[in-house]
Amino acid sequence: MKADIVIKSIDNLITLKGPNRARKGNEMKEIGLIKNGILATKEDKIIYVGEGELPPEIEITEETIVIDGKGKTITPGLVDSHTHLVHGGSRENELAMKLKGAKYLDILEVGGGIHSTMKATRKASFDELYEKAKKSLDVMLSFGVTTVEAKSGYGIEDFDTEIKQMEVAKKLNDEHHVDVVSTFMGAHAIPIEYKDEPRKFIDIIINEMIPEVAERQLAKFCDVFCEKGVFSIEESKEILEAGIKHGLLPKIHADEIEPLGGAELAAQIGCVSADHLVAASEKGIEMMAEKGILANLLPGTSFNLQSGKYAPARKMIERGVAVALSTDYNPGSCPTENMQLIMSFASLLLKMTPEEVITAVTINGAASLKLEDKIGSLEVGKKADIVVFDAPNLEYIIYHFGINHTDRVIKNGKQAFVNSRT
Ligand code: IZC
Ligand code: ZN
Repeated sequence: MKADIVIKSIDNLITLKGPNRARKGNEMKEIGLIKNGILATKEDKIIYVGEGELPPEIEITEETIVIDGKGKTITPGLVDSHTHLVHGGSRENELAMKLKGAKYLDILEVGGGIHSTMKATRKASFDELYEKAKKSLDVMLSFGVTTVEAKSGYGIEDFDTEIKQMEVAKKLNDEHHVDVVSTFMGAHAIPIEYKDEPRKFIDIIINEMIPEVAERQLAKFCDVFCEKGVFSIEESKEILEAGIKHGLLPKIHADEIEPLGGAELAAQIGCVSADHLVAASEKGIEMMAEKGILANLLPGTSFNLQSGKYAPARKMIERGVAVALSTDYNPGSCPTENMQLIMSFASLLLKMTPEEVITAVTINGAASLKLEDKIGSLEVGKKADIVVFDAPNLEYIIYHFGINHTDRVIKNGKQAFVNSRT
């Protein structure tokens, strides 16, 4: 068989070899490291992963791209499994308020926050949203990200804007190197005109929006902002169950700021992931471990909200929960596309080890998007989504923080990004 790309003499080949499912607890330490590794791809798939030389049945021809892995660290493409990628505007105007002590939920309550992004997203044309999100995807790719989840939720009661966001995500998935997985999040805020009668809005989500999103196949997942002053536990449960009924897999923004019992709800209804979990209860974590619910942690958001509170990642891993990590890229609570910075935050602020961190952003991120059989590890038959880091080892990528260590990114077997600096 003729190889399209061969990466040889790899100092650290991190394969994440293992079962095609989220790795939990102690399993998160097993990263399948190969020294002096070699890897070959053909079309969009990996055809060989091993040590030393290629076996005779795999040929290097004149057309094969051969990359020297000396001094490099190679990992599966990173998966950013929680973002609000498609949106209009930005909220840097909130910085001054935040520096004076205004809190995220206070700003939301007075019609700022999500409401202000909603206005900007409504105003933006399809092409403007597409161009802005494409620019962000380019940045994400440059940091080693090959698969991204994108939530709607800035149309809210304006269903046309919700649809516009999901159609932008779909077009990006079709046209950009990076794969984009779409989530419907109409339940992102209570619209101002429904403030006194939220029930009416919840009925619209359940009876009108969810069936249409499912029918038009605009999303794979359904998500809810379950938070004090936003959607209650009971309302979140009803919305997610309506999604399940129509084939949308449940995800939840759970216990981000107030301990409402979102982790417990995620366990009860079997969410694919519960995200944030900064204020998750002991019982909620136990229930997630018991039911095998994935925790998707977003330390960039805790950092940016300046609450001083971080998700109890160590406790979760010790209890046997599988942890994924994402940027939460959005214009309000985490305005960054830099997944490598999130990896450093996870280590420095959540006390996760480098091995746990790389597991969280590869195979566990893949599991958080129900793509664990296709991506998330470097194994024969999986997609050729590969990052070459200009770093002598994994620790270095995390330790030397805030810069881009990517040398090149291979997506679907094609060189999608080459860093001219390295
Ligand atoms: O725009 O504030 N947390 N939703 C829930 C967000 C953050 C995004 C935003
Ligand atoms: Zn979010």
